[in-house]
Amino acid sequence: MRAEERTFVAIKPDGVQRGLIGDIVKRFETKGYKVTALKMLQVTDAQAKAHYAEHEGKPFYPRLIRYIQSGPIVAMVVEGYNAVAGVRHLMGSTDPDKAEVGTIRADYAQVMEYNVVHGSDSVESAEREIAIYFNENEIFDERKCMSELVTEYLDAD
Ligand code: IDP
Ligand code: MG
Repeated sequence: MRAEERTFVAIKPDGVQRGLIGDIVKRFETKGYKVTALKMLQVTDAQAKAHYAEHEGKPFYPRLIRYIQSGPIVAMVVEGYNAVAGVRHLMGSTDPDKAEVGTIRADYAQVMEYNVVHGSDSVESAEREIAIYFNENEIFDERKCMSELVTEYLDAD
């Protein structure tokens, strides 16, 4: 049974530097997912280590840490039905060369090292990664605001 989920998405420094923020956010919005948190930030040493703890010791780990801190990222919480797997489907395979055409990585990146986006790989990873980058009071339920305004408007004389 698929469920409403939230996942952590980051536009990595190459995506930000190349001016792809709008295009990438649009992919998630047009799919129908809700962006419930969004901010640009410089990843700290502690955040980089926590985020990529599972890769520590691998040959590419030092480059991965340098890459994620090489410029600002745009961090997001994205919500929707089956959003964890769905976001990764939209992003495509880790290696842009193997990603299906039409996915973000196939369309915007060339090599595995610099693959433009991050998306959590499970609901558990999503909650862990969201907590690295966001306080709960930075995550919003925007569905409420318009419905309350519309109700108020309709109720007004
Ligand atoms: P994912 O981002 O698709 O979940 P992971 O295996 O979790 O892929 O790897 C995290 C990131 O580390 C990748 O997005 C990529 O930037 C980098 N990376 C992964 N594997 C390699 C590799 O074999 N060589 C170089 N960089 C890699
Ligand atoms: Mg991963």
